[in-house]
Amino acid sequence: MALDKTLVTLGGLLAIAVTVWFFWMNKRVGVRTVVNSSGYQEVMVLVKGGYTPDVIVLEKGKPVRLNFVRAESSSCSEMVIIPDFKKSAQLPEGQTVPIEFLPEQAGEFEFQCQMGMLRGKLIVE
Ligand SMILES: [Cu+2]
Repeated sequence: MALDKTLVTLGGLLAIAVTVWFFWMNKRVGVRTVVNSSGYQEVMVLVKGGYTPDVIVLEKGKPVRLNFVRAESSSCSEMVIIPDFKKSAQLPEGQTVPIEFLPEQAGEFEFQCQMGMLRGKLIVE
């Protein structure tokens, strides 16, 4: 009886640990881009109830191309804005919309919908 309870408690703690790791550690790390043949750091961002991935790690000094694909008709996500790079774009449903810029400084920069409800982060290293 006592052993059963201990096992259940340990199982519960393990499940919490895994959940914390998955949602917190994973998020902090973010997604790294792949440098394509023309030297761009390119990444696809799915726009559907949010941005996936929502944390993107970039290398300083190399041009970036974020390809936004909006897979919903909710008006909330019809525009994406990257204020620090003075970029914005309309995102017609189902189309791939590239946004290009050059990250010249390290730091963390946000991108968001026009209302600031959907948010993502660019980490330049
Ligand atoms: Cu919005």
